This record gives sequence, C-alpha cells and structure tokens, in this order.
Amino acid sequence: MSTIFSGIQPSGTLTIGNYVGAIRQFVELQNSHNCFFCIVDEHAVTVPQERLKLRDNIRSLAAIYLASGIDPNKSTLFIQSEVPAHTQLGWMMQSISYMGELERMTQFKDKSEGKEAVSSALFTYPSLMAADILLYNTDLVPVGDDQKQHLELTRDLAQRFNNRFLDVFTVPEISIPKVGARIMSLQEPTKKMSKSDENAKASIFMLDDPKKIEKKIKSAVTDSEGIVKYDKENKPGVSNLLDIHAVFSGETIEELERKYEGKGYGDFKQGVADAIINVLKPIQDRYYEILDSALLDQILDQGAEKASLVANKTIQKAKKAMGLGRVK
Ligand code: AQP
Repeated sequence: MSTIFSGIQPSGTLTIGNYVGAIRQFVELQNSHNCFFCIVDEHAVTVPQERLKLRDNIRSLAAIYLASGIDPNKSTLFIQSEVPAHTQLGWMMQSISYMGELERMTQFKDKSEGKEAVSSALFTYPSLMAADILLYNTDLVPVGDDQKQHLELTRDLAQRFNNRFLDVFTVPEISIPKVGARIMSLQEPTKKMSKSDENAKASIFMLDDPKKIEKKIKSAVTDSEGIVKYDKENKPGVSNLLDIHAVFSGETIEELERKYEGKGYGDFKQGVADAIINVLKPIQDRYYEILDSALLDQILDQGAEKASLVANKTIQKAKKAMGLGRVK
C-alpha cells in the first residue's frame, strides 16, 4: 500500500479552498493508502501568531479533520511539533537547500512582500516542508495547486540527498485535484482564497453559518454581463463560483452553465451558497461534538506515537547517511 503525507497550517479557520484542495481528497485517499495527516503548527509560526489563538486553531483543525471524515482507524492524525523528528530532518534539509532556490519560491515572495520584519523560518519553510514529507517514505502528496512549487523542491532535495549521501528517501509524486485546485478570493478572484486573508468577505470559512455563507456569496465580485459562463480570463469571478458550485454539488461546469442559462446571477449565487451549505452543515454539526471531547486528545496522542515510530527510523538513516553523531 503506498503512503500519503499532507499537512495543513493552523493559521486560522480553514476555508473552503483548504477543504477542496486538501481535506476532501484526503477523505477519499485514506481508503486505499497508508495516510499521515499533519497539523503543521511549526509552519504556522513562520509568521507572527497569538499564543492562545494558535492553541485554539490547532485543536480546531484537528476537529475539522475528523468532522470532515478523517478516520483515525485508517489514517494517522498528529501535530507536527509533537514529533521532534520534523525539525531535526528540517535542519538536515536546510543544510542541502540553496539560498537561490528558496529565493525563487513564490509563497515566500508573496508572504514577505511589503513586510518590515520577515523571519528566517519563513524563508526556510520549504526545507521543513520537505522534511515533513520525506520522514514518512511518502509516495504521494495531495495538495492544492499553490503548493506545487514547494513539492518540486521537495523532490529535488530528496534526489540531491540520495545522490550526495545514501539512498534514504522516496521521491514523492504530487497529486492536484482536477477541479477546484485553486479556489480564488471572492473579492479579488485573481488571488487565491486564504485563511489568513485580512478581508473576511474574501473567504468562506468551514465554520461559517448558512446566513454568513449566503451573504458572502451574494457579495462575491462577478461582472456586469449577467451570463453564467466559464471563462477564467474574462470572467474570473463567475468562473471561480462555477468551480466552487461544481465541487460542492458534484455537477460538471457544462451542466451548471446549462442549468443557469437565461437566469441572472441572483439564482446562480443562491445555487452556489446552497451547494456549499449542504456539504458544510453536517461537518459543522460533527465538529462541535468532537471539539471538546477527550477522544480528540486520545486520537492526537496515538497519532504522535505512530508517526514518531516511522519518523525516528528515517532520522536514524538520514543521520547515518550524513555522518552525524556516533556509530552505535
Ligand atoms: N485557495 C485554495 N484552493 C485550493 N487549495 C488550497 N489550499 C490552500 N488554499 C487553497 C490547500 O490547502 C492545503 C493547506 O494549506 P496550508 O494551510 O498548508 O497553507 P496555504 O496553502 O498557505 O493555505 P492558506 O489557506 O493560504 O493559509 P495561509 O493563509 O495561512 O497562508 C494545501 O494543500 C493547499 O494547497
């Protein structure tokens, strides 16, 4: 059975972009793969976080994973900072990463743009991400389109390590969903939807109630044409809403274009909102049942233990390959 690793940052409440690009795929994949799903809190602190808020976000993300259908009997769910092997291998990965390749990462450019103080960890984020993935002998990484560049670097680092030292790492493949690989901001549809976007109207959060979802979809930026047609170049707002509708209702873009032919954006937007609410409502109900339960802690404890067993073996191999420590 091949192995899957993927992580999500607890940097805010998840958006429907995170759901579509990541979690939704995970739920399917856990039936046919050995899966490790991680709450990557050490990545979240590469930008400033409020201590108590971060703690809440970590727990909330764990509950969202479970409420969305991640089954702890099939998948290993754990918190990155509870498995120290991540930062250990992260350092080894940094030592074989080049400044030039890290400087080319668009996420670093986007997140550092216009900021006075940028942490060095934000710069070396992709090296830690490579470590996260490589620790588990991962064959496949399901992510949204925005992570493609980081994944390509992970593959380069794995190959570089294997060639320079010993053949320790599996070189992972990337899996990007066919529809909804990049859900865009509702207010600026040429920019991706993000959980840390300062404009709350730009994102639909997985815990938004039905009224809020309807309101945000109604105020989503479209155009003055009044025609529901997929055209990313000229109609980015409508195309984004079509992508969202398709993913949440299971209809194809063509079916939706036919369904809303001759109808205005009002009906279309109501359809988009209904499709999202139908999927999110049961997830939200389960979320509130799980959030404060002792079971959640048990699952995370067991997850950290299971992940550590695999990760520590890889660390031993990687240390030996690099000549770190003593021969035992
Ligand atoms: N808009 C999106 N459309 C599709 N997939 C998306 N992902 C993120 N945004 C979209 C996918 O969600 C997973 C988790 O992402 P992350 O939390 O590790 O970091 P991110 O990609 O930087 O996500 P955000 O929401 O934009 O977080 P912040 O605001 O903290 O930077 C990944 O698989 C990602 O591809």
